Amino acid sequence: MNRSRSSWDKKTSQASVTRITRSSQARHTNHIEPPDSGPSLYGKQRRKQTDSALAQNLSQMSVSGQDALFTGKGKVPKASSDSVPAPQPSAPRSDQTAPSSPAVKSSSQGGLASVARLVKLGRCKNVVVVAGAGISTASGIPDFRTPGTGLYANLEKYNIPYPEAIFNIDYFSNDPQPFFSLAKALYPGSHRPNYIHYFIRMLHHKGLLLRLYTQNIDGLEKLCGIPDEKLVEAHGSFATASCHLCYTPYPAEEAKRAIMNDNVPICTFCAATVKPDVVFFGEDLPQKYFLHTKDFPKADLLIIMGTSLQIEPFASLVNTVRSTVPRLLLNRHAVGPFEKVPLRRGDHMELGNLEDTVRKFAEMLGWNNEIEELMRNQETLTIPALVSSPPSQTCPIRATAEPQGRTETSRSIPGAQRPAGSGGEETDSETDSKSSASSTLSN
Ligand code: CNA
Repeated sequence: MNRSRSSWDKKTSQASVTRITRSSQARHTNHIEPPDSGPSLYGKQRRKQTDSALAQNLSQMSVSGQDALFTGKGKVPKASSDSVPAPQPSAPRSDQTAPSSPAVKSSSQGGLASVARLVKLGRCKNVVVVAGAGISTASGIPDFRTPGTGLYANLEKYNIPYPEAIFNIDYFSNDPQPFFSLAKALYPGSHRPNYIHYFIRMLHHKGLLLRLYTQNIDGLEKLCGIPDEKLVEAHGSFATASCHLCYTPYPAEEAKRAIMNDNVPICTFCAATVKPDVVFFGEDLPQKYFLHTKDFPKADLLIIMGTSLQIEPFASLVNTVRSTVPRLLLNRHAVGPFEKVPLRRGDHMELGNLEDTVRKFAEMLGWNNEIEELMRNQETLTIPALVSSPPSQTCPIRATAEPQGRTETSRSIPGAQRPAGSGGEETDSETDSKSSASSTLSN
């Protein structure tokens, strides 16, 4: 994976503009003015021309701003669980209700139907999807913030002082065990993509997907067959691993094997702890993330799915599409700019269970049968094995009970190479090839 933090040298020589760090400090996106509220980055004149056709269609759309009223949302700033340094489960935000709560109000079909109509009219050929943990809960992977089931509400077993510690690089440096315990549950191999992932793949299949930006680290997007060049894993993935201190690559399968067996993978170069290349708070996002500077201005539809939009800089991406571009939020709750009342012209949200909503959307588009078929075909592929190769003699590990900094194993050659295609997440693809998997930033 092309990581901007792949070495200290690179890191220090980077111009600040090319280095973006993941932050747990959520910006309250409901206070951020979208680019339409002032002189635009992209120029009013140009926007008028390119968007006139879309604007015409938008004028026929219903804006389902009532939803925010139903769910009691307004301009009240979110009490982000990210900012609560307390050991107890984070208090539900005003926009959070239990999954089965009757307070969850699904909007009228107006917004969804309007967007479906735009897609059917061929007005949306550059769809950008922004996704979060909510697209994978139907696969059995808990998200962060859902009260009751989210990871932040079930932290006792990780023995950490506050929820974000689990993704805090300094905390990891001191004690990797909490993250490794979580990693065991999240490692690709034990979960399957669900209907929502396949819906996104269908967008690609129809030639409409410009890019999927996901915060997820579960690898299910790849597993369902979305090709690398259409995917930005903004918070990294388990597909590669490296030393958390010197960034020396480490074979991902070996790291996985060690973690699964409650051992600690040790850097072959400096003997510090190795971790999967999941982006922690305080670490740089992958270079591929910078595709957003080209993609979002080009988008003609933005679909936001299953995210609380609490993590920056990812959360603010949704404010960077052109002002007349329709934005569709599919989530259990209003989040980010969708908490604002009234909604921005062209904004729509459909609140409720994501899988149900996406099925409804697919039916409106007439895609349901194709998606079901795609799922059947893809699911006949082999589920990647948790451990697929024999143990290596060259990769050092440390038993978890041992103190940090000591390893019983001898160091091997510095700069161990990661195996090609590590992670076992290879998938088939239809029209797509993986030739441009290393995705240049010039697309
Ligand atoms: P989050 O803050 O937990 O938000 C998830 C959002 O999805 C919430 O608004 C939920 O209400 C909503 N949601 C969850 N399930 C459903 C459902 N079935 N129907 C409708 N809405 C639903 O997670 P974010 O993605 O916003 O936060 C970003 C973090 C979470 C990233 O850094 C990830 O690395 C991290 N994470 C990833 C995974 C994964 O890879 N599957 C799992 C847990 C956490």
